[in-house]
Amino acid sequence: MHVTQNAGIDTLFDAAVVTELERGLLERLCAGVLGAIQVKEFFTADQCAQLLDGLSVHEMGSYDERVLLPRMSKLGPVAYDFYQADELGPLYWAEVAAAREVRAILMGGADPLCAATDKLRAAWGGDVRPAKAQGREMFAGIIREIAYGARLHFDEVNREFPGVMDEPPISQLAFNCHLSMPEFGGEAVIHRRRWSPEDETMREGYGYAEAVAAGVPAVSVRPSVGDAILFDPRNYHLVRENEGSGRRITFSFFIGVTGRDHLTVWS
Ligand SMILES: O=C(O)CCC(=O)C(=O)O
Ligand SMILES: [Fe+2]
Repeated sequence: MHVTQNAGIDTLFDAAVVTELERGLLERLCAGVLGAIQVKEFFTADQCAQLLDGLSVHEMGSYDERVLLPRMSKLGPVAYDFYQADELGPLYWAEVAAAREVRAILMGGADPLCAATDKLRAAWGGDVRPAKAQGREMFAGIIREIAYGARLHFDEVNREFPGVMDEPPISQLAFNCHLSMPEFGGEAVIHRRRWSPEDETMREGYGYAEAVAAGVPAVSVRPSVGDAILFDPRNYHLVRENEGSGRRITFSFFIGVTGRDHLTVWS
């Protein structure tokens, strides 16, 4: 693996490209000594095609467009849409129930979340459970289309929605499995830099000016269809614009590492 040197100390922020996920890789990601994991063919081409077929019969909702531009489409509720509220309200739980029914058969009659968490469980060597809020299981496993890239931003549930989870994760990872990719572009770029209060002066809509992460080590990953990308979303990250034909559609959720043996998942 290529390692960048900086004044004699490894910057330790590369991408590991693997065919199988392992606990050690997840630990290195959480520890901040790895920038991203690319798991080749996490879902088979068949599984991706089945999911896209399943999607074609369901209309994709979208994030609140007043907040989130450029436009993104998605299937399934995300906690992000409720960050302004004190808690996940009745609307969220109603959406959870509906989306769970859709997700349960979305992949040729099977549940893509089960397929993904089975693999995660095997890699971790411990249980993988839905995260809970108010004693209830949160939704995990949205389908998301990013058509025009995503601004530089970070995701950190403990900071953005304090107290929402019954068991606050001690580390947060993002999981995105790519069901469809554009011909060119659509890379995810992850910077080795976390949010800091002074960054608020550089806010731009839902994200931040790219200058916030200028000059820090970064990894850029361009997955093929079927590949899963995992990274620590508390690090600033962005998605480059699509180029050429083809859509950028992912199956996505967050992973929480708890102080116990199990991982939690939510979207
Ligand atoms: O689609 C991607 O590559 C990353 C999307 C993102 O911002 C996230 O998963 O937190
Ligand atoms: Fe993100």
